Amino acid sequence: PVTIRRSDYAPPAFLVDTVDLDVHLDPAATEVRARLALRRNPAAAPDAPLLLDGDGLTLLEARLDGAVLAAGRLQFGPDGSLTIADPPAAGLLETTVRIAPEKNTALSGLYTSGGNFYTQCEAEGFRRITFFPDRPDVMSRYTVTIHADRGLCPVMLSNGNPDGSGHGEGNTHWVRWVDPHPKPSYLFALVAGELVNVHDQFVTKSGRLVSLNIWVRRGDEDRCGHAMDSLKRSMAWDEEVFGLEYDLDVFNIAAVSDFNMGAMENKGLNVFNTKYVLASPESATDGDWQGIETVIAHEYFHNWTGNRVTCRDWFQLSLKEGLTVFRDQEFSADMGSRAVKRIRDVRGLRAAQFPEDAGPMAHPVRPDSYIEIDNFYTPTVYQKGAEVVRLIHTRIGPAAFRRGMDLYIARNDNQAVTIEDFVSAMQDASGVDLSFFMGWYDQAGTPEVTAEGRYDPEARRYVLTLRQQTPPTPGQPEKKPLPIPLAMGLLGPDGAEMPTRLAGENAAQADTRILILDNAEKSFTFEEVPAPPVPSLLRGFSAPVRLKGVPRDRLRFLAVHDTDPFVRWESGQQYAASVMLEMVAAQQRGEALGFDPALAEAVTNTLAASEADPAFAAEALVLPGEGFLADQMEIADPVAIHVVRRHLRAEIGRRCAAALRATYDALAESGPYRIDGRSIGRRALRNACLAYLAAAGETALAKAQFDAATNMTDSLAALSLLSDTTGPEREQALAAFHARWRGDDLVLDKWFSIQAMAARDDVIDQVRALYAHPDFDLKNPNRARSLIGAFASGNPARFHDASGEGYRFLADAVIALDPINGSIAARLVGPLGQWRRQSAARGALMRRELQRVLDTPALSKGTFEKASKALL
Ligand code: HT7
Ligand code: ZN
Repeated sequence: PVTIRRSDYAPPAFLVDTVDLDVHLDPAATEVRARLALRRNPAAAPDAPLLLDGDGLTLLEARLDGAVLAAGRLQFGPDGSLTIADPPAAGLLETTVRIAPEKNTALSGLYTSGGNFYTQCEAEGFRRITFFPDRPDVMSRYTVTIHADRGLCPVMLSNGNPDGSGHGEGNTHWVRWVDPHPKPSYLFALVAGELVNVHDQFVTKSGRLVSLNIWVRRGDEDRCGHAMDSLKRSMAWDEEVFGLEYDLDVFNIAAVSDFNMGAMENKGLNVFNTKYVLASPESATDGDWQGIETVIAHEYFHNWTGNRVTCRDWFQLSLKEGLTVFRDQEFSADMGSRAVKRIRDVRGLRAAQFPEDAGPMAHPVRPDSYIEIDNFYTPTVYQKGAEVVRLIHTRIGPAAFRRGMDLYIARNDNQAVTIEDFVSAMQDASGVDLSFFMGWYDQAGTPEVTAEGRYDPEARRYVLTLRQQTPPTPGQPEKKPLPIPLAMGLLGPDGAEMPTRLAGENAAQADTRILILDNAEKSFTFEEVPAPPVPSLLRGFSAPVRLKGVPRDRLRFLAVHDTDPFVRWESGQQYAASVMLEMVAAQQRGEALGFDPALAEAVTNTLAASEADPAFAAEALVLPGEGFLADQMEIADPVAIHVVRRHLRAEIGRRCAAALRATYDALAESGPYRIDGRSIGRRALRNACLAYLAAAGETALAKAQFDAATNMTDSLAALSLLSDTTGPEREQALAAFHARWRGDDLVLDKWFSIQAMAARDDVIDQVRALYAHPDFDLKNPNRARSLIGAFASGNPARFHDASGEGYRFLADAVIALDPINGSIAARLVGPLGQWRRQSAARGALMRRELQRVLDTPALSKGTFEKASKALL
């Protein structure tokens, strides 16, 4: 497979001003006629060839300016592309191709799902529909006419605004869509079939009436309310916060149950995984509810950050993804609790991105090379990319950031641009030199920051010395220091916030300030400090770094006193992590585990203060996860970590039983089920209490909750606790759940996941049995992830079973899935790549399975890239 390098970028040889598509839909043989108004790009080499990407297309006819192109002028590449010899400087190229959507199991290009037609073109799916320069820097105006049998496809949608419809031959009909905005091919979409719509409308601030429609299968209409509500709130928020208004007369969303990712921001026709559209209290958890709000907002916000201003090439992916994640994070923070949102985002970053940055696939936010671009839709590009945007926001402040966004859009509207264009708009709008910040885009790895303070009582002076270093990553052995904005404050011995004045400043600052650590080491001198302070660092997680070496006594102090909720939560977590890692070492030595009473004290205190903010209390109660702990160890020991965490949960459950039970009972819901921030927080807290009580043996309480639950959050929380047990309640509950929900794919996914993540010894056998279950379907990405992904990523202790059976199962599944859907197979193989962080024995077993994957004939290039890089 070929490696594509960022440094090789060359402008496209030809531009396409307009695209006229006629699509005759048929599951087995769809015909696509494309008319492309092409012209040579003045910015490209004058003799560059006219190369059209193609993948799996059967060419029926090609004409140039009306004349059939002779076979001698058509050269097909081994990858399916088409080169036209002796191209004119400008002309109309017409091609007709045939494709088979019903055979398309990769779900890229045009495919069928449940008899309907859907497309997915990002990143390189358009070339599976027609011959085209399928790269984001070719932007064109599209007119799309869809033809199909009326019975098969009563509804036919594409991008832009509707522009007529009519009868065709026989029982066929046609619908035309015109998108007035130029767009890259990856934003093309077509959806057709038997669908019904939930309709609403939105009036933009300048008075445009927008018709909003969510298209689903009949029967799902009553589960679209939350998605629609989230859409309207997103539209209003983007106007209010960024002044960005919607720019078409219709905004369509189509939900599909076979989809490779969460959703897709196609211009005017978003396509969504049903998981991020459909919700009812009985069938969706609070987490699902929040996920829908986030993903709806994310895709909607892409309309400006991604669609109107797009990426020049795929190396710039974070230009749209990092910025849009930042925007959806801010939206969700404004819709609910900012502090809790930040905690959850940081938890997610550490769970997925930190390990990626320390593993074989570590890459900069702007990668230097790839084999398969689908492999770079990663936590680094998305979540770390959002953190880098946040760094800029923190550095220049919200007002300058807003001016920067205005400038970025004004300068780059309807263009395909680079990350430099974004940073330079921020720089020009703020007057702050941001050139040094580009290092965050180009250097992989997570910086480690340490702090050392010295207090001089005589001079009433406190000197804080900060240091940074970044461990090497593949291909980047040497690391430069990065500019790290460190939000901080100083607390007095009584826990009160001290005003801070740096040497050279005239006045003290009352609250959080930002220090910029822009060297390997830098000292900051604070004057007039009346007593030895306790530094509170990295408030709000102001940079994606690991802050190391904070002593335990300080963590305990900060967990109680800090004014910054993030640091309060973080200090509690770091304290618990440090205790747990010590226990892991004891477990490895075969010693008794013991118990630190400070942990029980912290739980009791958190419960006592939980009424003020139940959601925050729930976050504070949850012990650091197994993955987070493994990530802190040079060589992880997943089984020992699991034993320690289970032991601690049981100990806390026993020691704090009274307080946990009192809170659990006090939070029992009376009255109608409500989905608002406070109700969600109360349920989260109540279920956190139940988890401790169940760990201490209160299985009956979990079963009682399961039996009485009227919403999915409580039902699933109880079921997941029961699934860890061995008694008859477990089998009864799992059977009852299956019987009730077997007709609902999204809920059945949860049933698979819960069993795959269970802590039982025999889980590998169960996972193999579930793989053979009649409801398991490897072709459906949600179902594949719900079993294979949940087991390999969500059950570290069993996945890393010393027998190597967990690894063998994953490799078997990847090998079976790869010819069906290489993109999902490549994603699932990831956990095997973490072998360097495991013991030599486990590492050898993991490598053996990676090699087995790599030895598979005709492996997809995505799976090849992941497995081969993991073995390097
Ligand atoms: N921009 C979208 C990316 C996406 C995607 C990428 C590769 C293969 C399938 C895909 N489906 C959607 C999603 C987003 O970030 O908004
Ligand atoms: Zn996105």
